[in-house]
Amino acid sequence: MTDTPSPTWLPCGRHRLDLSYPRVMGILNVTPDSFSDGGRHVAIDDALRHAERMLAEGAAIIDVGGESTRPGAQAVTTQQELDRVAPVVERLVCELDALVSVDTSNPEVMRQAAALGAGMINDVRALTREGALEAALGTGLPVCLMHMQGEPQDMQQAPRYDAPIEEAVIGFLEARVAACEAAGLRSERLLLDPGFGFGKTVEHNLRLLKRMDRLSRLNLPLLVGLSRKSLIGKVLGRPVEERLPGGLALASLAVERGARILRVHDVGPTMDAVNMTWAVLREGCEND
Ligand code: 7PJ
Repeated sequence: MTDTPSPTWLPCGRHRLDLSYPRVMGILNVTPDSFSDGGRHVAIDDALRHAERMLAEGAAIIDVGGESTRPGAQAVTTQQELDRVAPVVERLVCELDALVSVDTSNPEVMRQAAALGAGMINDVRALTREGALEAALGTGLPVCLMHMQGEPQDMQQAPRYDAPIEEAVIGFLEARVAACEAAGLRSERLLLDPGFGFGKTVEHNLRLLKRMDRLSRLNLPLLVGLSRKSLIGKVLGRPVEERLPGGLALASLAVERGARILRVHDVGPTMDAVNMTWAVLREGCEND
């Protein structure tokens, strides 16, 4: 075995992303009611500075979101979402030459973000909205398909599944991959995300992470979002600003179970946790 695995490039517009080792995606919320940095990055200059810092800390991707999908959050209009997202995407691309992913389910936001130079689409609704599949297809960009049960407004009201959670998630993602392929969106352009916290109890989330290696059966790169999520708060009894150590433990476990992109708020500490975990995993490979 060689020391470094050969690169596996994912084309992302003007960029390409090497997914032969785990990468970190920095979260840039541009919603007034975001989960944990509630409105602090709404001002565009602030958002740019925050992104610059995440890139300096090692983020490979900046994920820009203008729709809050926190449990119970209100819907946004297309215009509101565009007003929040478009100027930030444009400046991230022009001024920082960043690989930008856009966290949206809205076909018009997908189209406009792609036109402004975004390199990836991250859809928590897995292209199920009317026109989203066609819009994503038209951009030529890779797409992350995430599992969610219900809608943010009601998804945490007693979520339940008839099958074991990991089987339900695999079944849903398999069906979405098939729908994408049927529409002409090739699977080489897809990434998958089990959707931690989206219509899942703490027990569902814990079991899903424990069994996440089963998702490797789908043969597509895995992206996970666990950063600061309420499962950490519930297990450890921590408010949102004290969830980093718990989040790093989850990031390490996710890498061990095959995650190739970690979507996080705290880029620097996550880079260390991921790189440390990966060093151990690589060592294991070489001696096998
Ligand atoms: C996720 C996301 C996630 C992907 C959010 C939060 C809630 N996109 N967007 N996966 N979560 N792909 O950051 O806590 O888990 S918004």
